[in-house]
Amino acid sequence: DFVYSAYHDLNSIYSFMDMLVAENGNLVSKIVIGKSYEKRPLNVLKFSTGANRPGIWIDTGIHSREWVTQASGIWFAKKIVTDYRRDPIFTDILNKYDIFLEIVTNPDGYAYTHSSDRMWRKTRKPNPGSSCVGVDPNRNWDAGFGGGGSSNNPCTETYRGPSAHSESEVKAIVDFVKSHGKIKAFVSIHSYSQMLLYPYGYTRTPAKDQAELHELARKAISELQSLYNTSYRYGSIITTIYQASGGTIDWTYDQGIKYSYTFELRDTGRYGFILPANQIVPTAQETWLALMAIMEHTKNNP
Ligand code: 0X9
Ligand code: ZN
Repeated sequence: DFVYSAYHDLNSIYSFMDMLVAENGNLVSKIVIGKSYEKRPLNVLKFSTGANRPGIWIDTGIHSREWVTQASGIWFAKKIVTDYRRDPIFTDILNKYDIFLEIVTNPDGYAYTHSSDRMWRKTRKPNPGSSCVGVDPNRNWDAGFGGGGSSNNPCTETYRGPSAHSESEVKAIVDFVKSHGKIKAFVSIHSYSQMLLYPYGYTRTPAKDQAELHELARKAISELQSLYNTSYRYGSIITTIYQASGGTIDWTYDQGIKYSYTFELRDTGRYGFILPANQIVPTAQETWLALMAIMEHTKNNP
């Protein structure tokens, strides 16, 4: 049986996905939206109970060292198949929306955090003319690309890459979102800092839906806090954490996906990226409450 309270390597996570599909074939399927630089499949779990539904997207692990996020993604997948037909509120959501979950959004980086460098963040694509490897996949999107809070130096952790969507891991999501055409909520999950953030990161201009996004963030973090009293800050990226240009949810928001959020999961720095495994399940459980608030609001405001 799969152990949710432990960290797993890439092959073990890929096996988990295949097992989940094998055991719940009427509810979940695996789609491959592209390949990583090192040719690994970019797997997305699709949870669906009917045809032609609008979609809710969740990704974890775009920064490979943020291990509690991939581990939480695994727990969310199991939670979805467990709660469908058991929890009436969740059942209503999944009867109206498909959920797309990319657990290992940066597989090359994740493999590298196991084989060589636990603190690897970026992709693993070489940079011509530099001995430094990789691009920050959360600076590579076509939303204020090249602006403040991103770097043109391949040797930094926030290297934006040679051009927007240069990373196949990013381009695969861009193509998926555009071709799907009706993604209504997009949640990109990072760690750490305990924050729930909405656009923008590249500009101080408030998002046109700022008031609604702020109120929903407040509701979501209050649900989250109700479980283990974990406290979160919330607000726009630029006013709450720092300026970051070329980020995921700024692009999705500018594509018209109103409910675009980024989480920074536990903790606030005691363990940071190396969160002890005994915090995986509580982190996933409390985060799920916030995700439920976002999904339910999305459903009620079509
Ligand atoms: O710097 C980042 O990419 C994020 N923090 S992290 O420690 N997980 O690396 C925050 C960026 C805010 N999110 C977006 N701009 N989408
Ligand atoms: Zn991150």
